[in-house]
Amino acid sequence: MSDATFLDWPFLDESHRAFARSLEDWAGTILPGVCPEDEAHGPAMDQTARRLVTALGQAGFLKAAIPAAYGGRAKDFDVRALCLGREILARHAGLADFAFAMQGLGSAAITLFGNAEQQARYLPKVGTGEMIAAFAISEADAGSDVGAMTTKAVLDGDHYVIDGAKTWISNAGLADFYTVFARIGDGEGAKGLAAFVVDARTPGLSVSERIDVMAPHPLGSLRFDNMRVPAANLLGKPGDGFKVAMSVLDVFRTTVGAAALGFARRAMDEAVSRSVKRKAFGSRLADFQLIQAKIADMAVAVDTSALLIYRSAWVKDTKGGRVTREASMAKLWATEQAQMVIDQAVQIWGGLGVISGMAVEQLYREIRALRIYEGTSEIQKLVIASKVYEGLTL
Ligand code: COS
Repeated sequence: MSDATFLDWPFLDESHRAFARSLEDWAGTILPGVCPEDEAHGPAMDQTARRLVTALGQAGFLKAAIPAAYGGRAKDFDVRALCLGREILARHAGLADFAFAMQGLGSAAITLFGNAEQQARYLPKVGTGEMIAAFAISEADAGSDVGAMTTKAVLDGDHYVIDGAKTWISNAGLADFYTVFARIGDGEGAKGLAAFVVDARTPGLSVSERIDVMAPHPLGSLRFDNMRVPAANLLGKPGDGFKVAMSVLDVFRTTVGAAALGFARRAMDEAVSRSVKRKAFGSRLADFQLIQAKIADMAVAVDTSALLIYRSAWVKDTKGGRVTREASMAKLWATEQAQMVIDQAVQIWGGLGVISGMAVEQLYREIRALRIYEGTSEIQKLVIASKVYEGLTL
């Protein structure tokens, strides 16, 4: 059983402890039936992801992803609940974390920038799991450099006509709607972007490919061919797109750190349990100081990650405003440290650790993308450094 003493930290309140206890209970009892090991990848994966969204919605956990006005837990986001959700689910099953996280990420721009009509149309069903959400920002030549995107939206009467392509889109083909970012007007780089909510059945929208990755998730590319989207689907003002994207990432980067923390905790549990069972040279692995040193490094990595994550979530929840620096620190540290923790867990498992399907082998594949998506580790360092220099006269 993972260390849960962090639940007593002052960053969390009683409602978070209750949320964590009830999700932990659900993950231990209901989740294995909703997401059986052999159906979390391969041909059954999409159906499993759908089932997960429905089950998480019915159990009430997706309320963490929507605002209080539509049944959620806080005015816009309860970031601490989102982090607890991702951490706990990631520890049990990567696909469950994915299903939970995407409901928040895919609908966040509506929560933060949508008008009452847009919010009422989508958010209640995101919270019950009746609608699946997706976030479509990345392009083949615009990942870290968001401002380089070339998908275009041109106003034509009371519609925008959108042409272009997106890639690395989680829930491509599964989603009921996408938050789509496109270039409008004459603005250069980050200045000329806009965000739209686009129904998945909009003519001109197609899923052009599925992308197979080392830790499989529903992922693909989208094409927009002469896709007509009502101007009423604009989220925020024309030209606000970059701000919309960064505001969403300001919330969700911390939660990526939380997912990494969940993977790291699981790896550590696996490593500790192996170290007390496996004998070598007449002793348990746990009796060797070189193993103890690894376990100590893992424990410090896990706790420091948790401190940065719940610090960032607490600041966002209690002070509001931008937490760009805190979120980038939490994501950078937790994802990089989780990679180290999982690598050491594989080392402790030895030959068994690299056998396909072993828990630590799956975690080894699962963690890698988190150091890339929602801002690479290199981007997080740029962001953190820019915050350190901010306001200084140089
Ligand atoms: N909330 C609101 N507004 C924000 C913001 C936030 N969190 N972060 C930036 N902005 C605004 C800034 O205030 C600025 O507005 P003004 O021009 O009106 O002052 C504007 O956005 C540009 O900000 P900044 O100058 O900091 O942006 P940069 O172009 O320097 O940003 C990086 C560059 C690399 C930091 C940014 O493009 C980035 O984060 N890239 C990674 C993108 C990513 O995560 N991709 C993965 C997609 S999700 S899988």
